[in-house]
Amino acid sequence: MSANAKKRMEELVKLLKQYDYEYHVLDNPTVSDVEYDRLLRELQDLEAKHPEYVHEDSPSRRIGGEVLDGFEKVEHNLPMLSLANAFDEEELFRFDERLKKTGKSLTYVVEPKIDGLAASLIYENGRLVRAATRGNGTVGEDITHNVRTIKSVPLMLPESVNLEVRGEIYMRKASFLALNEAREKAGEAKFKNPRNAAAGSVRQLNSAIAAQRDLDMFIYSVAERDEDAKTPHHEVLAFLQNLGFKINRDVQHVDTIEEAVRIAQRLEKKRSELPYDIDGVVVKVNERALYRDIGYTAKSPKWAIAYKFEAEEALTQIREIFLQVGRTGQITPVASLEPVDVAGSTVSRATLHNEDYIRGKDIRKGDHVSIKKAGDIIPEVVGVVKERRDGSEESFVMPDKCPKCETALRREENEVDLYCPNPDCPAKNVQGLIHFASREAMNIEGMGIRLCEHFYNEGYLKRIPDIYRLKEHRNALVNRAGFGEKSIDKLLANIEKSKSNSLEHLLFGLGIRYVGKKVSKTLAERFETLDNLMQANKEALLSVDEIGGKIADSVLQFFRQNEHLSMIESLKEQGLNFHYLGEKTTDGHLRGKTFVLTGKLSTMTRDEAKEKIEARGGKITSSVSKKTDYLCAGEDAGSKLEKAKQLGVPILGEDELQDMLNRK
Ligand code: 0OW
Repeated sequence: MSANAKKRMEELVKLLKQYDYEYHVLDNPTVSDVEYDRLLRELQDLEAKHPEYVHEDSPSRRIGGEVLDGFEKVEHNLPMLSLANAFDEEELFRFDERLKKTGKSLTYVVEPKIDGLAASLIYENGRLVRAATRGNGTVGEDITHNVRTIKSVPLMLPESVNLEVRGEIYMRKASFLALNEAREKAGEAKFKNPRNAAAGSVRQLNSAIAAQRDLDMFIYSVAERDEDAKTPHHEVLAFLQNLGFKINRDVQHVDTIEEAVRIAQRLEKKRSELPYDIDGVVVKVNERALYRDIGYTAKSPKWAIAYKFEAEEALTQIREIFLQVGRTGQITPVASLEPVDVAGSTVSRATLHNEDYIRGKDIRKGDHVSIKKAGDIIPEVVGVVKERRDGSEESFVMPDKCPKCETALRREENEVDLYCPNPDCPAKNVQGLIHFASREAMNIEGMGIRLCEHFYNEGYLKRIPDIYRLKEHRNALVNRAGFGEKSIDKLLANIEKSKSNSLEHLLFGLGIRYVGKKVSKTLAERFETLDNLMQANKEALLSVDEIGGKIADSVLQFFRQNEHLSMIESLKEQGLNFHYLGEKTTDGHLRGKTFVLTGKLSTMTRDEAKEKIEARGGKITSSVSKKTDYLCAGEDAGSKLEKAKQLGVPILGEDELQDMLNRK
């Protein structure tokens, strides 16, 4: 009997290992989960009866159960290095130029940069004997008991070789979302992102818990001393794949850095569709025989670089999809989300752009989604984690009536966007008030979305001039719930103060179509008073740089409409300033210079600094690149200062900026 049992157990181990490999490494299962589980149970029963025949690379060992009372520190035979960062394509080209200087002909391997945690696996005679975290690069922690539960990590190799491989342990987006859902139900704190969840999981003392976390691992290199490193990297990866290791399928061998950049751009677009997080690509020299000559810095190799993708992405769930009516009446579908931190702020709304976008990505209410916050533009839903669907999701049907005033929505010919045509639509008016009072326009502190909506619904505000009549209702407002006397008086003072804004703020606040902040400034500077602008004909408008036909027509049309003319008349009676007070462009001695501002300035606000630099012909951009002429760093300047130092961009303190502004 036991001979049969032993034979059957060998058969089962072989079979289950093959199924594990197909499912977890090739991502291409050939049996159902039910069949797999049945075989696994049969093996476990036999192992219970015949412990003497248990294979040490039996799949039953993936279930874990080993409980440590602490983590043992381990030293890496060869340091686990980190990667220098490239923030834009320019830096990738410089990386290539530096390498070309070696005079050696070389090619590149481009790999998705998996956003997980690095780990090392050591095999002796083909058997996994130790797994360790990277730690500080020389000393890590022994996590062998947990890594054994990662089903794509072979416990036994088909050849009895001695080698060390390195890779990234990660958690798939779908597993991360399921884990957080379960933790929320169990009243436990949710993990912030898949990387944290993976790191928290490999640091479990009880491997049975790690086994439930559905961790995975991509292998991306072999650890070998440079003097032994002869085989090109891409061939090493093929060799590792043949040994049964999981290699990322988007890894590519290319001849030039230009091809590498194209792959990076393609992967950045594809990122939200991938089942795991990547935060960039790693570009490595393929010819490992050159590694010693190319050399190292203290922390990282000079033959590899990480190209980081700009925008941060995060995972969350759509609670509701609703329509937002903009001040021009444009209808935008918006997703209200489970709040999530991304790029340093908590996001609970993200735009869905329009109906085509929703349909194109098949976004549904209840979906788990990837959202992106690039720079300071509003967050957007970029992809759906379809594996997380449970059938309860609801497809979105675009209503044909305005959600606020029930007017039938219209669409301009061959335009994608729908809009509400009703000039008295309350949503348009409220959005118009919010925009008028916003920081970039008339900058009326305290007059935010909530207050505008309140005062609109209560009838205190309908049109823009009503803002300057609020003081007539002071007592009524003070007695209203929610706004104390102090805050009302402060608000009324801020409203009065806004009357003396320079013309460009009023222009931008009026919400003339295609007249944004920059165009408002240009028009105010050129025409100096609102009356001059209102009298300008099309020719005068077109004579201004940056003003084309579309903007000119929009300005002419705006000042032809009676309700706008009467609005402006009332604002004039209420004593608003209609003159441009900004600094005339002086001798433009900063023309052609690009500045980036970072940190807190003490003698002026960022906006004032921006205004002064632009008034002298200078340009302001939001991120540092090789094209930046000066970085002006105030107090606690952040990553932009680091990057400027890396790129060798001249750095100005506030007083140096002042000197530069005052120089004629
Ligand atoms: N995260 C990755 C990745 C990769 C190593 C080899 C020498 C220096 C870096 O996908 N695909 N390839 C490497 O190559 N490193 C990666 O991640 C690094 C490891 C340590 C810090 C980064 O996470």
